[in-house]
Amino acid sequence: MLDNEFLSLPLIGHPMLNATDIAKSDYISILKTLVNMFAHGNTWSDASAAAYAEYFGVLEARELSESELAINIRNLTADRFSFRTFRITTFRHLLIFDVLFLVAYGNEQNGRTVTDFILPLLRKKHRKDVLKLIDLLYNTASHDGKFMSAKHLIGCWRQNSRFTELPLTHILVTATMSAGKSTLINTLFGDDVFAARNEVCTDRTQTVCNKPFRDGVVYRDGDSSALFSESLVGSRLCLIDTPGVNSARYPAHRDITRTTIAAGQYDLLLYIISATQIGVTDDDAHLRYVLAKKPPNVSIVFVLNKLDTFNEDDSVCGSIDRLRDRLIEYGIAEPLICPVSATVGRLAKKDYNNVPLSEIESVFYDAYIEAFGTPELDLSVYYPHETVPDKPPLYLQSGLAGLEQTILQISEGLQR
Ligand SMILES: Nc1nc2c(ncn2[C@@H]2O[C@H](COP(=O)(O)OP(=O)(O)OP(=O)(O)O)[C@@H](O)[C@H]2O)c(=O)[nH]1
Ligand SMILES: [Mg+2]
Repeated sequence: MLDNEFLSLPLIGHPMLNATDIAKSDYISILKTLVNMFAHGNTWSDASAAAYAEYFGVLEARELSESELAINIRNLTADRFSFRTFRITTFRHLLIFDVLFLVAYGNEQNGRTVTDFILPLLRKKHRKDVLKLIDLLYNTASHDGKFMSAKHLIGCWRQNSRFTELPLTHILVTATMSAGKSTLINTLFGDDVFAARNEVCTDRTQTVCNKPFRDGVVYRDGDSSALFSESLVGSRLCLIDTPGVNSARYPAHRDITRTTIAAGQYDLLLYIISATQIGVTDDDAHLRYVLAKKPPNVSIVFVLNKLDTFNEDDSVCGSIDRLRDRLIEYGIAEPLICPVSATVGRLAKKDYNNVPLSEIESVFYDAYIEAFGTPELDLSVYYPHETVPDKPPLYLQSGLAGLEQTILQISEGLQR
């Protein structure tokens, strides 16, 4: 996987958003043409140029001929007088920045190649500036105030660099089928990245990684995706979703998951157990496999999911105790058990993020507020209080806030 997949695009607050439609269209055409010339076949560059086009509302960007490209670059990089702001403005720095970002992020050599192409198209008096901008981006030369118009973009480049320097933590998510693996991952990301249904659903290993800051773009390349998750900020994480292991109809799913577990390419393992299935023996064989094949230094977080299905006759506390006793029998001295309801956490997070709930979701949401507000179902009590961040009650009571914090703390510990 390319490091670029982890980059956030500097779209929100991009200064070109204030430009005229014609300027935006020319701008996107230039980006698209240069991406094709200098990053040909690079899926990330292509997808990112398309995301720029969409964000700027440019529906049909053309690839330009060589002469059109030269004319457009000359036009857009000229100084111009803006009647709106009564000052001289230029798109020069923005354009050079975006070209470098899309075709040569993290690769100074490519950056120099593309600038060698652009420089002769600029007026002579502007060429020095461009070389300074390159130095600023690749060699973190200090900002000399010349690039005020691109200040926001330069800040985004830096934020991306700091993020991609963080160590990457891979988290494998495994369980028997329909335990809620995909739902939980979607909930952690606050987006429906993976399909989740009450039938055999995930049929291959898929990954989703977090990006450094919000850009509104979900990047997808085959079975890997990347998007911003507010909850995972501060750590660089990849979650690996795997198929359920006990489908009689699809025995190959078990092999796919087992191969991934045995390959050991992960730093932490989330083992999900459905509260509706505690005591069902399907988990025994899988747990035994996990314990035998996972790398010895990889710890396991046991996620007891679907606790919203409990009624007065069930006891969350009793179930956790029973699960703990059972895990101890497997030789796990101090199992870390995180009780949660991914379904409730998902709605709590949607509401927290101001994503409108559907009519039926709103009905459930109100019922969950009441149910999880009772001491019997309040899952926040199973997490250390002082470490859980300030979140709305249902976000805490669903166990989601505690689980997110647990994952972040463990991954931070691993990075040290
Ligand atoms: N009630 C309840 N249902 C849940 C919860 N989490 C997941 N589900 C439901 O359980 C079903 C299976 O969820 P998935 O996320 O697809 O489960 P999975 O483990 O990824 O399933 P496979 O990929 O097929 O192994 C879906 O209908 C989910 O809506 C939960 O916390 N509570
Ligand atoms: Mg799944």
